[in-house]
Amino acid sequence: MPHSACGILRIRVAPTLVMGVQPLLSLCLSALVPCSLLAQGVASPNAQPVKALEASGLPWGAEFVDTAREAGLDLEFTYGGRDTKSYIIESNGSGAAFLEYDGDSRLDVFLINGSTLEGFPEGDAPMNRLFRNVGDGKFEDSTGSSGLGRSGWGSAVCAGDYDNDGRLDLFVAYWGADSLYRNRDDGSFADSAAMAGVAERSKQWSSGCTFVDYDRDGLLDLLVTQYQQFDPETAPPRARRRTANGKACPSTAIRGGSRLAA
Ligand SMILES: [Ca+2]
Ligand SMILES: [Ca+2]
Ligand SMILES: [Ca+2]
Repeated sequence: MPHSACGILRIRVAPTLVMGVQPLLSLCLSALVPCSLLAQGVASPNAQPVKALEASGLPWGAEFVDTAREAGLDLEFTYGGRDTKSYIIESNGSGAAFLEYDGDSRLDVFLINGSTLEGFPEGDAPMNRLFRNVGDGKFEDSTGSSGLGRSGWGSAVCAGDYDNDGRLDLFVAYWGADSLYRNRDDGSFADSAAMAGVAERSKQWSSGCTFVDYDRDGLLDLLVTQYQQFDPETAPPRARRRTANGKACPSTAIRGGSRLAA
């Protein structure tokens, strides 16, 4: 059951800003792995603070254009009921990562998907998807051969080279067992969560994650944040507003994931 389409934004930069922005873009594109790691807060020993630049006073002349469809990023996300959401698990999602996983120096895209409490027939469940960057602003779906096509209630994803083999690996946080995908260096990944000791129990809801070398020993550590232990067998089916005397208002449900409506 599709709910919302993904989007990718192309940045148009005004000519007056190109001189300042282009060196930074070139730096990131020429060192994709370090930039992606820094974006996740990986510590850099002996790094010196950089003084902030003076404000130019020029207007911000950038414009963002949604190019998802023409780029080939056509995943639609599913998180619970389409019109009415009764449980908090249905109001969350989703995760996305830009990473360079196949060594061609082009940033690829990995998107996390969810599910419904009713579930899906065999083979019809929404899945996480990997899109390989083929150049010229285009992506192709490479999920089938990647080993990343898992279904379930995904909440977040983070990328880092936890085994120091030079290839970015992935961790996916779930309501349910988490996944740690080791990059095999042949375009595919192997779920090594159980072997690595980071698979959570089935009722745990992991909602966020990041790789960080917090003790600076050269090995990426993993921080996973957990939202709550959610169990539809025991959770109240509807969020209820309370009156001033503490009584619950009748016929109250969470609609559209964020709004209380009578
Ligand atoms: Ca690539
Ligand atoms: Ca690796
Ligand atoms: Ca470490």
